[in-house]
Amino acid sequence: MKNVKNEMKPLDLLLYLVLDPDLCGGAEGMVRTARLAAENGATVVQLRAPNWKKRQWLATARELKSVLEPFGVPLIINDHIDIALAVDADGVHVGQDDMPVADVRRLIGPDKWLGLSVTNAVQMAEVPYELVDYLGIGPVYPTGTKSDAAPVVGVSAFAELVAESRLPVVGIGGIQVGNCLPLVQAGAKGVAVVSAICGQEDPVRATKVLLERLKQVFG
Ligand code: TZP
Ligand code: MG
Repeated sequence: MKNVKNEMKPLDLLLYLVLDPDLCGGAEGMVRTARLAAENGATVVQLRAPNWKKRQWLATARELKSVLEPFGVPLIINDHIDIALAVDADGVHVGQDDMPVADVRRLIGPDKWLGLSVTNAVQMAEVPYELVDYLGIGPVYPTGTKSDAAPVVGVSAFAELVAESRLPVVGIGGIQVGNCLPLVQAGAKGVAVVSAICGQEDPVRATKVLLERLKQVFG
């Protein structure tokens, strides 16, 4: 069954925060940012730390899970299936070069969310829809946050990819309060942001302002 996992609560992709250790000032800053964002309306939090060792992953994932649980905000783990299973996270997000989704799904079982990054039409045509719960499409705009990001997709190609998708889509890459609306107007269910919240002087305000803008479309 799609989108009714975790005790029948649908996955709300509206404001999807992806944590970055550098921008947040390490693990402590990530946990703090996640708590403030969850408290103020972020709907999903992903732990992403490409350069971390497993011990750090495990400790921080565990802490994030306990911080997010009271807000009912799901914790998604980037890449590391073992960490997601160890802390009983709500799901996993993988990219095109990570473990194939068939293997991920077999390992995490039917009850956890599985997100997949898609950056172009070829990848879109190959999405195994029955195994995946949502797609992250991007980078929609230029981003300085991911050094190995795929070429920029742009809003019109993004809209075409969303139209092709049979799964809910979240846009990612360079998304700020001033440029998020075209993506949800194109049919995205929400936006995934890193630097628009992580490392902002006032993450509470950054979260609120983004949400307010998104709600102009979703009401
Ligand atoms: N995947 C595609 S772009 C990106 C990731 C993780 C980084 C997005 O960061 P920002 O700061 O929101 O542009
Ligand atoms: Mg990855």
